Amino acid sequence: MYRHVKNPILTRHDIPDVLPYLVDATSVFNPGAIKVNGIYYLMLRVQARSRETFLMIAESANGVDFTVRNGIVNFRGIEKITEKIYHIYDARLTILNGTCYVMFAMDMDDGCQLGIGKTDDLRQFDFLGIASDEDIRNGVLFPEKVDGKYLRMDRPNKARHSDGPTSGTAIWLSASEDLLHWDPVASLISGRFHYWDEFIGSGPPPVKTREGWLHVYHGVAGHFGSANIYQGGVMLMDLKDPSKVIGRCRHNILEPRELWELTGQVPNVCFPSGWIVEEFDDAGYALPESEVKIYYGAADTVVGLYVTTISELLQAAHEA
Ligand code: BMA
Repeated sequence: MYRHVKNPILTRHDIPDVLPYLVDATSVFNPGAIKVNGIYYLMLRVQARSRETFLMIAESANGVDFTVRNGIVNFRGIEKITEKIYHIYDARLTILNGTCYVMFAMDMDDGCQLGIGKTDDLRQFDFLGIASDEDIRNGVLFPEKVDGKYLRMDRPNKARHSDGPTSGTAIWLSASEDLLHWDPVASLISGRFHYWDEFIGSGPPPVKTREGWLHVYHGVAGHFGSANIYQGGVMLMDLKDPSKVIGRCRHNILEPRELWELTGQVPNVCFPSGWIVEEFDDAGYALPESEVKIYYGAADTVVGLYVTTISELLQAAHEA
């Protein structure tokens, strides 16, 4: 596992102005990721000096050098929501039945909700609806139905960092027939108080391996006075019954160490939100030797790239 030499791979200098929303952007972080026909796409969270956040698309032929498109993502139909939406952010991208679905956080007056949208060409985006009815964040769709149902992992906001935003100490599995109405199935993992992952939330969507559903999540250590340290880790779920957790790392796999992770808008943050697994077998299982590119927000300021393999991640998931 290593940090790519070109890190940070995206900074505010890569963001074009989009008048009147974005002039001389403040920061870019927490991207969702997919790869379609050999092209890598990131859906970036870009923050303006107004402190509004916008979603923007970046593309790349090699997964390292990205060009940010001039324009912000607008979900067609979102204007029908009558309640005020302050920000949409932290998009997670999942390809399911050939369509790219986007789950994102929506800051509204009654807390954070999960929105869902879709796109067939990464140019036009349709809003499907609000897919939650409680304060909740970090929703990620599974890339296929299991037992005839859509599945997602999500993180109800039932706790709060000291002086900080609402957060949570459990990642849940939820199921749905229509992608909009979700029922909790089981609590998957809980925060480990006093250790690296006290508060937790899902990262990129789970990926199928022969050993189980592999998933990267973030953990927050909140026991260092006013500092909240955001790190990445892995867990593994049973293939047939993902409500059964069969592995979880003991150590984090990624923690703030570089200056651009340690300092910035929000110091000490590595927030994995997108990944590209390069190689799958014919039945759709990720190959153990496959390279994995993990994209993460660093210090809520820039985008980092961490490179590893499926087998290294599986090894970490089995260490607890
Ligand atoms: C979380 C979310 C993330 C953010 C992180 C660190 O609660 O708001 O979007 O990157 O805090 O500030």
